[in-house]
Amino acid sequence: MVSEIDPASARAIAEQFVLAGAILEVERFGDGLINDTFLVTVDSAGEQRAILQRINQHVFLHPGQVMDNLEQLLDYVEKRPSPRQPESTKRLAFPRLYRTKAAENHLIDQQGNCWRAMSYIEQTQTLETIQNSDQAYAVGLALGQFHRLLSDLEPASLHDTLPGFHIAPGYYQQYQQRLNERASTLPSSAQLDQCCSFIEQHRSLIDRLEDGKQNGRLPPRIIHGDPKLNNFLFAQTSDQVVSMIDLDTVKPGLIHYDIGDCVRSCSAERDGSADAEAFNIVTAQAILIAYCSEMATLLTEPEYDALYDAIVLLPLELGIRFVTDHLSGDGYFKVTRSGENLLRAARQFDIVASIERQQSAIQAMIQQIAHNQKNRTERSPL
Ligand code: GN1
Ligand code: MG
Repeated sequence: MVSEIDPASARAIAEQFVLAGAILEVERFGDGLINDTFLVTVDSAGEQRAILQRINQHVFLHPGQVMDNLEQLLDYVEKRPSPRQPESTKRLAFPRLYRTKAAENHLIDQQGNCWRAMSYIEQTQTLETIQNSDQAYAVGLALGQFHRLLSDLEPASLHDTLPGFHIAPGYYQQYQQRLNERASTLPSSAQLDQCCSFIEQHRSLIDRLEDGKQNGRLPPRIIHGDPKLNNFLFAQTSDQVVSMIDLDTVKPGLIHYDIGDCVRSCSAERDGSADAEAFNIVTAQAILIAYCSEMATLLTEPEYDALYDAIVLLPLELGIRFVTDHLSGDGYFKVTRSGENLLRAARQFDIVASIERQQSAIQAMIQQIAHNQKNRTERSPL
């Protein structure tokens, strides 16, 4: 596990970047489970706030590659002309990287930690839950636009900053290994047993997307990697999405990892009553309609066909990752107390179960979206 860092030490780091003005305040920011994030306020008439981050090197073993990818991505979107088709969303905004006083895009501190600073995208807010279908629609448009913007960038030109990320069979294998190693030493727990039997009951889902990748039906594309709800920046005054942040996992992959993860996090019902579904199909529908309208000319038949698999697999995968981390001593996802990763896993499995109860309605909804989209694209080829 990485050591905690206090705002005073972060301030000393922030001083080594060329920001827009003198530093006034440095405070902790956000609730990411991997990196350490601070908000820096500076004395400036222009860019008054910046984001300072320490990259978690237990997770990202080559932070220099993360920064290479980020520079390449930001350069690419800056130079690329505005997309031609559906100008339904305003063009997504991206942060700007600040250089260090030595003109580098990152700083290595005395302990060997890697830090970077980026502009803060003002007049935005993050949401913890989706409150209406307009917001869900805006999320789908933004993710579609993100994929479309990067669709001409050769996937192999980016480093694989996190090998194995979203490869479900790999996560399952690690889970089994940890379980075997820890079986004799871990105290038995009803919750762990429940999680383990849930995983075993769903064994047949695990290979679905990777099989599609291996047999060439699902093409590699550039993906965001972590498009959960609070990585979408909404305008403060409307339900529009202005930007997608947390770009460390932008790399080659299947768009299904993103779609599944995005739908998982946005459609989860947090405070539903005991008999309400944990997965909100209306939210999922708005996201998918918007996403498919943005990506219409690029999506292939097999990509449409694999959408349901993505929706059910991604929460299952995240649950397996949480259980594995619990079995490994909570070294990957930050926890405030032991057992938290198991609770997180149980929550993801509730979402999987809710998706399965609604399977035929979700599949019919996907078919309808694919059908409408294909008709529309045939009528007005772009
Ligand atoms: C991690 O740190 P954060 O919260 O942005 C994780 C995601 C998970 C998410 C679950 C690199 O992202 O894959 O979906 O936690 N990121 C990485 O909250 O593993
Ligand atoms: Mg993240």
